[in-house]
Amino acid sequence: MKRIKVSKFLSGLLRHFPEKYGLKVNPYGWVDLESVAEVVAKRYGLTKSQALKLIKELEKTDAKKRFEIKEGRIRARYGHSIKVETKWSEEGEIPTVLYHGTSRSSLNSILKEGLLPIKRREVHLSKSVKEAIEVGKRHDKNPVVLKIKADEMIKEGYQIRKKGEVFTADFVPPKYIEVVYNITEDSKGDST
Ligand code: HQG
Repeated sequence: MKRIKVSKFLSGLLRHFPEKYGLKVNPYGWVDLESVAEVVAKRYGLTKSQALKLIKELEKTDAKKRFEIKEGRIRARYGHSIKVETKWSEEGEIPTVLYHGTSRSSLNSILKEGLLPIKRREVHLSKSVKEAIEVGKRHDKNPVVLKIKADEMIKEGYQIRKKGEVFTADFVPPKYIEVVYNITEDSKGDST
Protein backbone atom coordinates (compact mmCIF):
# COMPACT_ATOMS: atom_id res chain seq x y z
CA MET A 1 0.00 0.00 0.00
CA LYS A 2 1.39 3.35 -1.06
CA ARG A 3 0.54 5.10 2.22
CA ILE A 4 2.72 2.75 4.28
CA LYS A 5 5.58 3.01 1.81
CA VAL A 6 5.40 6.80 1.79
CA SER A 7 5.17 6.88 5.59
CA LYS A 8 8.30 4.73 5.91
CA PHE A 9 10.15 6.84 3.36
CA LEU A 10 9.09 10.02 5.16
CA SER A 11 10.37 8.63 8.47
CA GLY A 12 13.72 7.83 6.88
CA LEU A 13 13.90 11.19 5.13
CA LEU A 14 13.20 13.24 8.24
CA ARG A 15 15.16 11.07 10.69
CA HIS A 16 18.17 9.79 8.77
CA PHE A 17 18.87 11.11 5.26
CA PRO A 18 17.47 14.61 4.52
CA GLU A 19 20.80 15.74 3.02
CA LYS A 20 20.64 12.95 0.43
CA TYR A 21 17.65 14.80 -1.05
CA GLY A 22 19.10 18.27 -0.57
CA LEU A 23 16.76 19.15 2.31
CA LYS A 24 17.75 21.67 4.95
CA VAL A 25 16.92 20.79 8.54
CA ASN A 26 16.75 23.35 11.32
CA PRO A 27 18.24 22.53 14.76
CA TYR A 28 14.90 21.16 16.00
CA GLY A 29 14.41 18.89 13.00
CA TRP A 30 11.99 21.08 11.03
CA VAL A 31 12.06 20.89 7.24
CA ASP A 32 10.15 23.00 4.71
CA LEU A 33 6.93 21.06 3.92
CA GLU A 34 6.73 22.07 0.25
CA SER A 35 10.27 20.84 -0.34
CA VAL A 36 9.45 17.51 1.31
CA ALA A 37 6.31 17.25 -0.87
CA GLU A 38 8.47 17.80 -3.97
CA VAL A 39 10.76 14.93 -2.97
CA VAL A 40 7.80 12.62 -2.25
CA ALA A 41 6.02 13.64 -5.49
CA LYS A 42 9.07 12.85 -7.61
CA ARG A 43 9.73 9.52 -5.94
CA TYR A 44 6.15 8.23 -6.06
CA GLY A 45 4.99 9.74 -9.37
CA LEU A 46 2.52 12.14 -7.76
CA THR A 47 1.80 15.79 -8.37
CA LYS A 48 3.10 18.10 -5.67
CA SER A 49 -0.42 18.81 -4.43
CA GLN A 50 -1.23 15.07 -4.26
CA ALA A 51 1.96 14.51 -2.29
CA LEU A 52 1.16 17.40 0.03
CA LYS A 53 -2.33 16.03 0.65
CA LEU A 54 -0.99 12.55 1.37
CA ILE A 55 1.70 13.84 3.78
CA LYS A 56 -0.90 15.91 5.67
CA GLU A 57 -3.19 12.89 5.88
CA LEU A 58 -0.35 10.72 7.18
CA GLU A 59 0.48 13.29 9.82
CA LYS A 60 -3.14 13.42 11.02
CA THR A 61 -3.80 9.69 11.05
CA ASP A 62 -0.48 8.22 12.17
CA ALA A 63 -1.13 6.00 15.20
CA LYS A 64 2.27 6.76 16.76
CA LYS A 65 2.18 10.48 15.87
CA ARG A 66 5.48 10.11 14.03
CA PHE A 67 5.18 13.46 12.25
CA GLU A 68 4.36 17.00 13.20
CA ILE A 69 3.32 19.78 10.78
CA LYS A 70 3.37 23.41 11.84
CA GLU A 71 3.67 26.73 10.01
CA GLY A 72 4.58 25.23 6.65
CA ARG A 73 7.18 22.88 8.10
CA ILE A 74 7.30 19.20 9.00
CA ARG A 75 9.46 17.15 11.35
CA ALA A 76 9.69 13.65 12.77
CA ARG A 77 8.87 13.70 16.48
CA TYR A 78 11.39 11.00 17.38
CA GLY A 79 13.75 8.38 16.02
CA HIS A 80 16.45 10.62 14.56
CA SER A 81 20.00 9.60 13.85
CA ILE A 82 20.82 13.04 12.37
CA LYS A 83 21.96 15.69 14.80
CA VAL A 84 18.86 17.51 16.04
CA GLU A 85 17.98 18.99 19.41
CA THR A 86 15.88 16.36 21.18
CA LYS A 87 15.55 17.98 24.59
CA TRP A 88 11.96 19.12 24.17
CA SER A 89 8.83 17.53 25.53
CA GLU A 90 5.14 17.89 24.86
CA GLU A 91 2.77 18.74 27.69
CA GLY A 92 1.14 15.81 29.41
CA GLU A 93 1.80 13.27 32.08
CA ILE A 94 4.71 10.90 31.94
CA PRO A 95 3.43 7.45 33.00
CA THR A 96 4.94 6.13 36.22
CA VAL A 97 6.00 2.98 34.39
CA LEU A 98 7.14 2.63 30.78
CA TYR A 99 8.22 -0.37 28.68
CA HIS A 100 10.91 -1.22 26.17
CA GLY A 101 10.82 -4.16 23.77
CA THR A 102 14.13 -5.58 22.66
CA SER A 103 15.86 -8.71 21.44
CA ARG A 104 16.92 -11.63 23.65
CA SER A 105 20.48 -11.17 22.43
CA SER A 106 20.63 -7.57 23.75
CA LEU A 107 19.30 -8.40 27.20
CA ASN A 108 22.53 -9.14 29.08
CA SER A 109 24.26 -6.09 27.75
CA ILE A 110 21.26 -3.86 28.59
CA LEU A 111 21.07 -5.18 32.15
CA LYS A 112 24.78 -4.47 32.53
CA GLU A 113 25.17 -1.10 30.76
CA GLY A 114 21.62 0.24 30.72
CA LEU A 115 19.60 1.31 27.70
CA LEU A 116 21.65 3.34 25.25
CA PRO A 117 20.43 5.18 22.12
CA ILE A 118 22.83 3.11 19.94
CA LYS A 119 22.46 4.64 16.44
CA ARG A 120 19.72 7.09 17.34
CA ARG A 121 19.80 10.24 19.45
CA GLU A 122 17.45 8.94 22.17
CA VAL A 123 16.27 5.77 23.85
CA HIS A 124 12.63 5.06 22.93
CA LEU A 125 10.09 3.83 25.47
CA SER A 126 6.50 2.63 25.04
CA LYS A 127 3.50 3.21 27.28
CA SER A 128 2.18 -0.35 27.07
CA VAL A 129 3.51 -3.90 27.02
CA LYS A 130 1.63 -4.45 23.76
CA GLU A 131 3.43 -1.59 22.01
CA ALA A 132 6.76 -2.72 23.46
CA ILE A 133 6.22 -6.21 22.02
CA GLU A 134 5.60 -4.65 18.58
CA VAL A 135 8.84 -2.67 18.82
CA GLY A 136 10.76 -5.71 20.06
CA LYS A 137 9.44 -7.84 17.20
CA ARG A 138 11.38 -5.67 14.77
CA HIS A 139 14.53 -7.10 16.36
CA ASP A 140 13.56 -10.60 17.46
CA LYS A 141 10.60 -12.93 16.83
CA ASN A 142 10.42 -13.60 20.57
CA PRO A 143 11.22 -10.22 22.07
CA VAL A 144 11.96 -9.40 25.69
CA VAL A 145 9.91 -6.70 27.39
CA LEU A 146 11.57 -4.49 29.98
CA LYS A 147 9.77 -2.39 32.56
CA ILE A 148 11.26 1.04 33.15
CA LYS A 149 10.64 2.76 36.49
CA ALA A 150 9.98 6.16 34.95
CA ASP A 151 8.73 7.78 38.17
CA GLU A 152 11.94 6.87 40.02
CA MET A 153 14.09 8.09 37.15
CA ILE A 154 12.36 11.47 37.20
CA LYS A 155 12.55 11.68 40.98
CA GLU A 156 16.28 11.12 40.76
CA GLY A 157 16.84 13.81 38.14
CA TYR A 158 16.63 12.02 34.79
CA GLN A 159 14.56 13.60 32.07
CA ILE A 160 11.85 11.63 30.28
CA ARG A 161 10.22 13.39 27.34
CA LYS A 162 6.87 12.93 25.64
CA LYS A 163 7.05 12.77 21.85
CA GLY A 164 3.51 12.03 20.67
CA GLU A 165 2.71 8.45 21.71
CA VAL A 166 6.35 7.60 22.40
CA PHE A 167 8.51 8.55 25.40
CA THR A 168 12.24 9.16 25.23
CA ALA A 169 15.30 9.44 27.47
CA ASP A 170 18.99 10.03 26.89
CA PHE A 171 19.92 6.92 28.84
CA VAL A 172 18.26 4.44 31.22
CA PRO A 173 20.62 3.11 33.91
CA PRO A 174 20.25 -0.59 34.84
CA LYS A 175 18.81 0.18 38.29
CA TYR A 176 15.53 1.37 36.72
CA ILE A 177 15.13 -1.70 34.47
CA GLU A 178 13.27 -4.93 35.23
CA VAL A 179 12.53 -7.82 32.90
CA VAL A 180 8.76 -8.31 32.77
CA TYR A 181 8.39 -10.66 29.88
CA ASN A 182 10.92 -13.04 28.44
CA ILE A 183 9.41 -15.78 26.35
CA THR A 184 12.60 -17.85 26.51
CA GLU A 185 11.96 -18.30 30.23
CA ASP A 186 8.38 -19.43 29.54
CA SER A 187 9.61 -21.99 27.06
CA LYS A 188 12.49 -23.40 29.13
CA GLY A 189 12.40 -27.15 29.02
CA ASP A 190 10.28 -27.02 25.91
CA SER A 191 11.82 -29.56 23.54
CA THR A 192 10.21 -28.20 20.36
C1 HQG B 1 19.06 -1.98 21.89
C2 HQG B 1 10.32 2.66 16.14
C3 HQG B 1 22.67 -3.82 23.60
C4 HQG B 1 17.63 -1.54 22.04
C5 HQG B 1 10.01 2.00 17.48
C6 HQG B 1 17.12 -1.74 20.61
C7 HQG B 1 10.59 2.94 18.48
C8 HQG B 1 21.04 -2.22 23.40
C9 HQG B 1 18.35 -1.46 19.76
C10 HQG B 1 11.72 3.59 17.75
C11 HQG B 1 21.58 -1.49 24.47
C12 HQG B 1 18.28 -0.14 19.03
C13 HQG B 1 13.05 3.09 18.23
C14 HQG B 1 22.71 -2.02 25.10
C15 HQG B 1 19.84 -0.44 23.77
N1 HQG B 1 23.22 -3.19 24.64
N2 HQG B 1 21.58 -3.38 22.96
N3 HQG B 1 23.29 -1.43 26.16
N4 HQG B 1 20.82 -0.40 24.68
N5 HQG B 1 19.95 -1.54 22.98
O1 HQG B 1 15.70 0.64 16.34
O2 HQG B 1 13.83 1.28 20.55
O3 HQG B 1 7.98 2.65 14.06
O4 HQG B 1 17.40 2.19 17.39
O5 HQG B 1 16.96 -2.34 22.97
O6 HQG B 1 8.63 1.82 17.64
O7 HQG B 1 13.93 -0.57 18.81
O8 HQG B 1 10.11 3.74 13.44
O9 HQG B 1 15.53 1.41 18.77
O10 HQG B 1 16.69 -3.04 20.42
O11 HQG B 1 9.68 3.86 18.98
O12 HQG B 1 8.21 5.09 14.31
O13 HQG B 1 19.46 -1.44 20.65
O14 HQG B 1 11.57 3.22 16.36
O15 HQG B 1 9.41 3.63 15.81
O16 HQG B 1 17.29 -0.24 18.04
O17 HQG B 1 13.11 1.65 18.19
P1 HQG B 1 16.49 1.04 17.54
P2 HQG B 1 14.07 0.86 19.16
P3 HQG B 1 8.88 3.80 14.32
